[in-house]
Amino acid sequence: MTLFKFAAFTVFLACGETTSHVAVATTSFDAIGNTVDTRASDEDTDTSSTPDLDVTPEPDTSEPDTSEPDTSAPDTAPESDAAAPVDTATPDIATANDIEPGPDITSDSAETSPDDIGVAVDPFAAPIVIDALPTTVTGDTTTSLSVAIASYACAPSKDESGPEVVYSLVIPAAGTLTLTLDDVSGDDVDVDVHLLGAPDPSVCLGRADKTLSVNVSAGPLWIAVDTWVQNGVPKPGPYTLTVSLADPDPCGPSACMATDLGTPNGVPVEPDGLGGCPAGMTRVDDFCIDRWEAALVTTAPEGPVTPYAAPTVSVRAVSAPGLVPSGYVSGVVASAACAASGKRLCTDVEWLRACQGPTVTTYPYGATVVPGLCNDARACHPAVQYFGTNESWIWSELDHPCLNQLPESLAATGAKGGCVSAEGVFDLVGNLHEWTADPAGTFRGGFYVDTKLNGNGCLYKTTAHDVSHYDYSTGFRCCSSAP
Ligand SMILES: [Ca+2]
Ligand SMILES: [Ca+2]
Ligand SMILES: [Ca+2]
Repeated sequence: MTLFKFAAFTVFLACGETTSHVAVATTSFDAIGNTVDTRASDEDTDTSSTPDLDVTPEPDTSEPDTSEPDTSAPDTAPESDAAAPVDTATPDIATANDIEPGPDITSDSAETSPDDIGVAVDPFAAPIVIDALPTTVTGDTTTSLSVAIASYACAPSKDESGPEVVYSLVIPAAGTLTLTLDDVSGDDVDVDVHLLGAPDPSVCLGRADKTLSVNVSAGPLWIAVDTWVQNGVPKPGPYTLTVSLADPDPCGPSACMATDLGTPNGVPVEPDGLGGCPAGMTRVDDFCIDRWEAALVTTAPEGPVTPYAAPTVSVRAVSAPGLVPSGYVSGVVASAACAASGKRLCTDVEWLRACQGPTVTTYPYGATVVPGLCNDARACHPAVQYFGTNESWIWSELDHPCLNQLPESLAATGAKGGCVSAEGVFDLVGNLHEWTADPAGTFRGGFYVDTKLNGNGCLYKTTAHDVSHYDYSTGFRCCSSAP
């Protein structure tokens, strides 16, 4: 997966070209506009039918520095041998050993040869802390003690077995992180920059010869400046590293990984109901409806659950503002989650009535569309953006946890304050599709990429999937009869 992510980073994303894929992402349409299921069969198929991520060719175009020909790097050279020839570095290591804190090599080095020193050093034990952005730091891998990392998962064919320098930083808020590396000594020096999501070269979020720009979320990251080894000859030396963080590019590559699940909602408390309805609900005619798209909590015992993956344990629905609503929900799970909260899925009649309001408008806020008032038209399709391609296999990967974590993708419940009905129901149009009680499988209202193709606004209706289907775009809300 990590290997694959590297491929995603390197493919230029022409967001303007993704419009045609919107339809493919959710449904296809026959000549009269009825939806035709193209996804269910894909998702029923074992994903082994899709290209093995591990064999995704690594685009060499990502490596603009022609001084690093792939074919010239002999993979057969043992890592330790490749590191050892740094004759000029060896004396430095021995002396630097006395002044460098952290690495637990003092005792080891007393009994081992200098060639073993690098192996004994944990490069992540005492990283250089970057505590402000933007920043420019200088360094020199010639004098680095650490020769522990030979390759990185995002570029395993690159021989990085020379000495490395590791930095740590904490990203304060999501944004586009740009790392620019300058090998100040020219051709005799070639160090490369690697961005890591954990103190582990197998958790590699991106790698570049010179410049790397990646969307990142808040949290800790590590940067490894490592010495490239050409034909068994390491090319260590001085460098300048510039690190900056800008507002996220909503269409840019993402550093999110499949393991990034999180439980951002905790166990929320629902606000008091309106019109005599239970908490989190409001009165519409003779029924109550959740004011917000459903978030989930586990039951027995009650606890937080990720909103970025299909639930694997018993869950119930919660309706409150400011939560990450749950996509990845099938009609079956949605129905059970409502029942576990003493509610039920809304009938199609109820859902339409709530969306169109007492005056029967096309949008919850009125008769005429106001683009952006709801979360209704993301410029870039998240799957095309995240996977970095529009090849057909991505449409069977629509359960990927990162799809709803891209910048400006899924919004928190009620965050679009204008996307509200006269009766106080939020996000009926856009954000997530919403399952209704139709046993044949219907979800309504469109989602954050599209609120037009299957009908405008409240009239948007998708019938291409049975109730067992789920993907990142499928959510729900609950109804109940009025007390
Ligand atoms: Ca290294
Ligand atoms: Ca380089
Ligand atoms: Ca919705």
